[in-house]
Amino acid sequence: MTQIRTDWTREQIAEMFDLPFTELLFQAATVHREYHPPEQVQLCTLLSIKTGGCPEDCGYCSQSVKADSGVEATKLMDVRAVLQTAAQAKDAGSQRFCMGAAWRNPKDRDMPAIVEIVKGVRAMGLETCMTLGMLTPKQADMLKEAGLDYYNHNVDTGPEYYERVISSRNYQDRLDTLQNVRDAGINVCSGGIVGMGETREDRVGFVHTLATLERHPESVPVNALVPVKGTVLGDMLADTPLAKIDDIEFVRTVAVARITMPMSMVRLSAGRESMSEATQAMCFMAGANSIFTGDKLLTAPNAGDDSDGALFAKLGLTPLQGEEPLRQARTGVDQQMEPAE
Ligand code: SAM
Ligand code: DTB
Ligand code: SF4
Repeated sequence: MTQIRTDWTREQIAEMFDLPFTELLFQAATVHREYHPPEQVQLCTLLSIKTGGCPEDCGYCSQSVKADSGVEATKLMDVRAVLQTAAQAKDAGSQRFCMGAAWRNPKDRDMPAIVEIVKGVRAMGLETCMTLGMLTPKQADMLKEAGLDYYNHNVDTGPEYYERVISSRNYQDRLDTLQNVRDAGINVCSGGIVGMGETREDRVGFVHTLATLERHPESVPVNALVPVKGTVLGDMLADTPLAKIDDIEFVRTVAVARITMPMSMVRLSAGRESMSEATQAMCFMAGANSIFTGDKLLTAPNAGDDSDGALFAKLGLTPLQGEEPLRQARTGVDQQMEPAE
């Protein structure tokens, strides 16, 4: 059994990225099989419960007030409307319901409605995940008490490239929120975006940050940048098409995430709608085992249920049943120890 390690060096991760592609894929697929049923992929549904008007300046995001993307700002959705959408997601076979809000951080006055939403979605038998921006330790505790299963907060990229993408909060702010989530006992979902014009070295730094956290995130979303017109990065990519991430390099990033964080769910997140079936298949081969279903992410289009159904049938994939290995391990054994066979 491959040991779970949190002492990876940047050099080791860089060497992994440099492997011949077929060797890298083979190693990732081997690690994947040790910890996960390779034919099963987790289905998650995403809902934007508060869209647009965000004061942060994330250069990729259509919901920043700094972007001229045409996304209209809304208020926090009504609790009942959220629960109705969650019920539809459950009927469609989703295991987890992820809710996002375009906030720098939740305000204390928002917390009662958020708590009610978590309780309601959980009562339906769905796993709950929220991404609401930065959290204080107290807010994290409130979410834990409400029964929140996961909190998503991405480091987004490596520490060096980060300041080229976002200036309104720094890398350490992100790590502090992740720590608050961890300390509250909520499962951590943290990943980032590939294809923002970063270098290979930045991608090494990105994986290195996550793989050397005291505990690996239970879930690691790897997004491919969805270039949105009117955002800094969307416009930059439109002007310099050569900056678009190469499919093989994207798959390499997925594979290195899988090898360094064997027990985590590696989530093939945004960007699937412009990915070929073959690239997505390679990502599953490289250890991705979770996707967002449905026609829409938060504001951007998603591959959609019809095309996903066809892809799953073609590849012989089935929706994941049961609990994730890292969560199972957490309930009994410490992550640093080898899991029971
Ligand atoms: N406001 C909260 C925050 O930033 O933590 C939650 C929502 S935010 C949209 C969640 C994540 O979605 C971001 O951290 C980023 O990694 C990803 N994301 C946003 N826009 C994207 C895009 N255009 N392409 C790919 N990923 C994107
Ligand atoms: C994550 O890493 N990817 C999801 C989820 N966490 C919240 C969001 C992707 C957003 C894609 C762009 C949009 O829909 O606006
Ligand atoms: Fe706001 Fe989140 Fe978008 Fe950044 S990624 S602008 S914090 S909604």
